[in-house]
Amino acid sequence: VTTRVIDGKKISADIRAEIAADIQRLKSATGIIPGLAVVLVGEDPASRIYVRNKNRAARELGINSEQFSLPATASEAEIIGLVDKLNRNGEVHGILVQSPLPDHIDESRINMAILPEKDVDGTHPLNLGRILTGGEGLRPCTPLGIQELLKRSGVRIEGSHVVVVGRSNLVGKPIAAMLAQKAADADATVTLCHSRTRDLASHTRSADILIAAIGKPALIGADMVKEGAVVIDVGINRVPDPASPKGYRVVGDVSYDEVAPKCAAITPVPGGVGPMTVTMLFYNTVRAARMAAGR
Ligand code: BQF
Repeated sequence: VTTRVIDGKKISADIRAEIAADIQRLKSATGIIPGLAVVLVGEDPASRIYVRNKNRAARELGINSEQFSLPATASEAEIIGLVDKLNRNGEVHGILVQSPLPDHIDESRINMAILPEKDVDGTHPLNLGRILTGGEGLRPCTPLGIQELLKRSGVRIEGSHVVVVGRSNLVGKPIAAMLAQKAADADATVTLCHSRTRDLASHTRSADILIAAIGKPALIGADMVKEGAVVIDVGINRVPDPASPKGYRVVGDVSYDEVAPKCAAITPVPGGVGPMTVTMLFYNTVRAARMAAGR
């Protein structure tokens, strides 16, 4: 049996082409161009790169994307002031406040300030709640990207045992709820594991689909994965690597080289879930613009 490497970059490029076509259709039909506001607070180097890349990729697709930068010293009130202004701007359909925010800012308060219909990161409690009730909200980008990767790779989710490791509000909890939902591309039996799970391996070994979103390099070893499982690696971890020009390399939460030979399919890091996360931001932005146009 040969392992399939799930090519997130390729699937992501396919979806971006579909999104670009959707944008052109929306524009011809209504004159509306999807608008995205990307808010950066502070100087975190990784955040600056993420924001720059998202802004550039959005423009390439035909989204009207604009970056707003506030200093690291900005108060919660100043950030919410900017969000309010963007909430009232009819040309802005999506608002993204780049995470992580400086320590003195309560991220949940910022998430709540964004109008739920402009919440393209899917972090507003109303949108998170709608996942539980099966409603039509905007969903967080990484979970959406994972679901889309599985769907487009022909992985059958219905009736399968999905084990999620990691319980963050942005990835673990929402993907667990989405895949447990009574819906197409869902209907899984879901186990949600975390840092306090007793005998983690006993759970992960029974997974048909294993989703690792913990943020610890190589936490998932071969002994933790069932033969023939599908493995989705959400981790983005920097590990020191003197042999690399940058002095580090990026690895996932899965020990790729030892796990890959055992499984039916696996996502690489980089080039797996990461590109999908960014693509689903654009998907959500176009969806928000379409909803604003009443279509
Ligand atoms: C790839 C993110 C943690 C915290 C805040 C492509 C991205 C990453 C990897 C990317 C991420 C992760 C983003 C790859 C955006 C995903 O080829 O593997 C793209 O740009 N991401 C973010 O904006 O904030 C984060 C992870």
